[in-house]
Amino acid sequence: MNNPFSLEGKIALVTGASYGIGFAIACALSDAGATIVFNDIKQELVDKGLAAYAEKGIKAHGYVCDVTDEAAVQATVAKIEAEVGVIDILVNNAGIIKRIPMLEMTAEQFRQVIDVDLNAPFIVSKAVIPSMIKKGHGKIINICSMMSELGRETVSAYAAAKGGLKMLTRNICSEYGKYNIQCNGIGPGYIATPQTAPLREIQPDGSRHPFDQFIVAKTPAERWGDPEDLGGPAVFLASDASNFVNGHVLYVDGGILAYIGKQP
Ligand code: NAP
Ligand code: GCO
Repeated sequence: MNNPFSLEGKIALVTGASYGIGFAIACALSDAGATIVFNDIKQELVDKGLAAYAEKGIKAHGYVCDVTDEAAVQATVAKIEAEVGVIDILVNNAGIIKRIPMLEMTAEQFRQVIDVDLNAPFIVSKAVIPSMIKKGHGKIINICSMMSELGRETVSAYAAAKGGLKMLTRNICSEYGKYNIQCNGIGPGYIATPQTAPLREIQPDGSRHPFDQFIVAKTPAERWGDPEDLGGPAVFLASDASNFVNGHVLYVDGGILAYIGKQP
């Protein structure tokens, strides 16, 4: 009986994976046997990422590519297919956030977030699906968010993008499920990465950031997630073990979405 969680022989592209959640997911996919390909927006970050992967004994393939640039994405996917092989697993991880009250946010700032967090997963998915169809299988994992379900002050663009990404996930499932392509989402809770570092900064008086205290109180697990917490769920959604799971967003959030919160 084959191991349904094995990724032996599979090629995985994880976008924006020099560090953070993408890096942790790529490491987990590698541990399950996948060959890792990643991109970042700057060569210095790709180099740093390659060194970080090498430190873990992973011979990754790194490419400089801005995921919002459709021509660059198409060219990079063609290069990957020529140099590494056809992409079996795509993790649309690259993302940005701008925490600005909506009335103070410019339309350009709003568009920048939508561009990376929603348009780019569309662009990269469009670039890899044709070869997945030819190959007869494919896995797409979109990194969604609590903000695919909930809003909060200052993250209007990010929530709009991540809400849209949940529906793009369902639409790719609907349109390409017949080609044995499964498209699912992972919705991380609050994870300790550079993206959330401002929310965890120690205050001048040495106390924890109020938002840090808020999130820990709102999370049944009573802690922030680690990027490594996302590895197992990603392996599941990238593997044959999830071949009949499609259009689903798997929340990896310590229970925060299920919990009304502690009485103050
Ligand atoms: P992060 O630490 O800020 O890393 C984001 C990565 O995306 C970086 O490597 C960044 O590269 C890359 N990137 C940004 N714009 C790009 C572009 N145009 N082209 C290529 N790469 C680009 O973020 P993270 O916390 O690891 O989050 C990763 C994903 O998880 C994001 O989609 C985020 O929205 C989502 N998420 C995070 C959390 C959390 O609590 N941390 C929770 C839920 C969902 P540069 O350094 O060059 O910009
Ligand atoms: C914020 C955080 C969140 C997390 C994540 C939660 O400012 O609220 O950055 O948006 O990044 O998306 O799932």
